[in-house]
Amino acid sequence: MAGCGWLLLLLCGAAGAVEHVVGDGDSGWDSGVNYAAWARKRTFAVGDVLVFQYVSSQHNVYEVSESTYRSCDGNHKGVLAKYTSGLDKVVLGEARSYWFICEFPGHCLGGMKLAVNVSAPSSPHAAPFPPGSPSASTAASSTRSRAWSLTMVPLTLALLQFINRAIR
Ligand SMILES: [Cu+2]
Repeated sequence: MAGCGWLLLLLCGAAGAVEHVVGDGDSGWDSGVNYAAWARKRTFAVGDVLVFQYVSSQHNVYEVSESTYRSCDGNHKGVLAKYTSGLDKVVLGEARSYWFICEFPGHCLGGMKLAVNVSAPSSPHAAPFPPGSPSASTAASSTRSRAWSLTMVPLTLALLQFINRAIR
């Protein structure tokens, strides 16, 4: 469900929450992955789910404050939640920023940290029609038929007059 294309966007929206597998299937939640680049490639809406997949003896997931995200100092004050199962699903329930780090020594400082901005869900009615939609071509063809009748009606009348005069 990660890559919703243009047409699938409506379906994805209708289906509700999107599950984002952090790091995608290739790397999951691991050292040596640029999670800032991963997060930049997608959008997160309220109700979406982050899925952290990792070896639980080697990593964990702490939801932290922004300052702890920056300092990587996993002190108690800055830790909002701890996940350690190896397959953790975190619901992004609010329109705000979320920060996650791996609390294993050195991992966060090595770049194992993730920040996501969650936006409010957009209205399903806000989706615009793509260019060249059926309504646009219908308008064009009705213009064409009006132009057609504007030339054909006088021609037909003239022809009828001609026939009328010829048979007298
Ligand atoms: Cu780690």
